[in-house]
Amino acid sequence: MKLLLTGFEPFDGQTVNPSWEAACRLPDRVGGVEIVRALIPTAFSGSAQALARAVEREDPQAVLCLGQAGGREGLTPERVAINVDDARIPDNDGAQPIDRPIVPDGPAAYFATLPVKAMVRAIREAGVPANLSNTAGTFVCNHLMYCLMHLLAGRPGVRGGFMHVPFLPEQGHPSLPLEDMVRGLAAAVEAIGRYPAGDAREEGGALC
Ligand code: PCA
Repeated sequence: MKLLLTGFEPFDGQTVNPSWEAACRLPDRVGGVEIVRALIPTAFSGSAQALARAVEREDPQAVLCLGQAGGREGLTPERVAINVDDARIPDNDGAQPIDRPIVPDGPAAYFATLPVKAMVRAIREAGVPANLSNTAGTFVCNHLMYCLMHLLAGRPGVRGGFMHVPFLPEQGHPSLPLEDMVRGLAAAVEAIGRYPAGDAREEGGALC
């Protein structure tokens, strides 16, 4: 299986983005999964186009996009992306859309089609903290995930999803060392390879 793995450029005054650092440190092959990579600009305008070009170029069977979520403690596969841009801070182009639909007349939301439950379990089994997340926010990461799933809606058989990663120790707290991030990411990618269809059946919900 060929998997396209993406990470974002640094944003909000940071000099690194752990999503791209981790993506680059993953070996080119994990289990039976061949990894190809693309760096995505942290900008509402341009991120989805960069992703679409990479999907066109690589023709992968699965796509996993990564992004930084400062404040989270573990790796968090995202269950859902919603059809709205609402930026608390400007993106790297200075754009700060408020309550703007990503795809006018598009569905309110798209679910990930990667095996998010199996990914959470595999990451935990690798000794790295992980939780299923029910919100990817309303900034560029949610935008990219929504655009990915919208694109893949026209490519049956190609699975897609998004995973947030915490800060690196040098960026602030809470954080996760890069080695742990990469170990958890490798476990998640292996789980994607093990589940070419469907997902593990186990609880992963939240009470509020
Ligand atoms: N995280 C931001 C955008 C880029 C990134 O790495 C987000 O969570 O929306």
